[in-house]
Amino acid sequence: MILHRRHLLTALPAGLLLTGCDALTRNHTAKAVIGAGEQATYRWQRLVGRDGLAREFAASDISPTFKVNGTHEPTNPEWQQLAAGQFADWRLKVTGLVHRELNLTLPQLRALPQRTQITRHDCVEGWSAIGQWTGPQLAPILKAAGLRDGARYIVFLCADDYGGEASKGGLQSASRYYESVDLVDAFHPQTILAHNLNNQPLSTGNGAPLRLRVERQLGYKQAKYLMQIIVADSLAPFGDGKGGYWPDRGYEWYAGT
Ligand SMILES: Nc1nc2c(c(=O)[nH]1)N[C@H]1C(S)=C(S)[C@@H](COP(=O)(O)O)O[C@H]1N2
Ligand SMILES: [Mo]
Repeated sequence: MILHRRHLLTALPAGLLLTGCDALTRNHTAKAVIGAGEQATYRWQRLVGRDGLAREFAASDISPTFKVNGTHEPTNPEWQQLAAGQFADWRLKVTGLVHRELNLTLPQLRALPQRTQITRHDCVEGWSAIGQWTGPQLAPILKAAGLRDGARYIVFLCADDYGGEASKGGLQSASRYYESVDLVDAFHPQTILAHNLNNQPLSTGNGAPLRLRVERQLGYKQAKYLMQIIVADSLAPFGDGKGGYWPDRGYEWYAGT
């Protein structure tokens, strides 16, 4: 935990990591990690170590192709422009019930300690694929942001309008893809923000430049085209309030495999 936090603090320029903080930063950080969100800390201590791991596979099990499903390419101009610039201007925002908002570049995410895992993705439509995913764990990023009291859910806002029409309503409009997890899954060791599939940067179809991998759950939880992470006390403000694009349309929010 501490090792991760140190790495994170080293990897991220102070100005980005500690938005708006001053000389009290050090205290502030320690407090956030150890005690500030009492509830969050309590949850973390209660939950760590209790969760089982999703099965991991061998390199020889990797599927020759990883099918693209749902959105193949976001059509909205913002994402199109970011893609045209090789995502140099893309930022992952971390906001909501945090002590410090983060604004992370891809090089910063790649500079964090990385986890690589070969897992099986199961889509409710009846297909599966085994792929090798690489990226930083979500947990140290959330710890760097510092969860505030009341934090219960981590919400992931995506760049794509599932309908395939250019989105005019922004990240929280009704037809934008989004997903969410509770803190158990958010802090699970296999929950990573993947920028790499099978040793290649994520393709457009598979969710460039960054996607969620939450390996104990079904395919639709694996949000592609990540733009923003919001720490929230309720799912009500997002979409139709059921915690995800497909949950809003009748799928289970907790999609355990
Ligand atoms: N942003 C976004 N994330 C998404 C989807 C999508 O359409 N948009 N589809 C979901 C579904 S149903 C599945 S099975 C997987 C598909 O991921 P893949 O295209 O890499 O196979 O992404 C999930 N995450
Ligand atoms: Mo799916």
